[in-house]
Amino acid sequence: MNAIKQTITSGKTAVGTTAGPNIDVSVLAEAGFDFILFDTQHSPYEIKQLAPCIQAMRGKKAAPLVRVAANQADQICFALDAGARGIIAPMINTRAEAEAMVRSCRYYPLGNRSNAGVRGEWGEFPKYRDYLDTVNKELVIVPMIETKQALENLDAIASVPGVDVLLIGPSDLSIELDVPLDYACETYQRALDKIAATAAKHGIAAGMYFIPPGMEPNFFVDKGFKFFTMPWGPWASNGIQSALAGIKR
Ligand code: 3PY
Ligand code: MG
Repeated sequence: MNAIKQTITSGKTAVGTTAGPNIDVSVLAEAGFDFILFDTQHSPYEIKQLAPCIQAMRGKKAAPLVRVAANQADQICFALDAGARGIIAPMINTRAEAEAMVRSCRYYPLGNRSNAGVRGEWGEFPKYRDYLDTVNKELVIVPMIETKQALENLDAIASVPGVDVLLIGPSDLSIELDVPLDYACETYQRALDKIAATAAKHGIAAGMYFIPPGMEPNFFVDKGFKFFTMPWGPWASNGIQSALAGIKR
């Protein structure tokens, strides 16, 4: 029903990439990524501009996930109405904030998402209640862990029903820990280990928004991180260059 949810809950590693309305995502969505992450926090576009991109991903392998700019019901509603299969919210620091996020993502009785008719491709349902229950169950809900306060409240956040991934904001977390962008240092690595262990304890996934520059994705996979993005640009260039190199010219 939602392949990205199955990938996460079955303990497989989900690898995505980031994109925006300025590129044709239909090719990327079939390239092998599990998800495409549309970031509306640190980007020049708004959620409502994403509808054509998300529509262009219909029936393709990668799931559209949206990072909202803040943990607000209206932002989450815009993203879900556009057809997002999962929501990422920045700076979730307490259990109450995680609960509010989950409530905004889900329909009654598990939440208070406002209804706008069937949105996204969730299939055909004989009863409307079945559609509501399916979305409540299948949507991917991803709070971001990027502050000291979130680290202190990690167990409480991870135990909120509906939370699927504890997603590290790598740079914000390093700044909060007073080791700005020093991703290899011990203080930072200890925090990562704590997050991976807490996610495992609660039967959910740990993720990194991005793999820090110069570091190996499998280093993080071995540490227990099962959800992250990789930049598609260098890989696309490599593929094009190697294809062109085979042509006599
Ligand atoms: C961070 O590095 O803090 C992020 O949120 C990634 O954009
Ligand atoms: Mg951040």
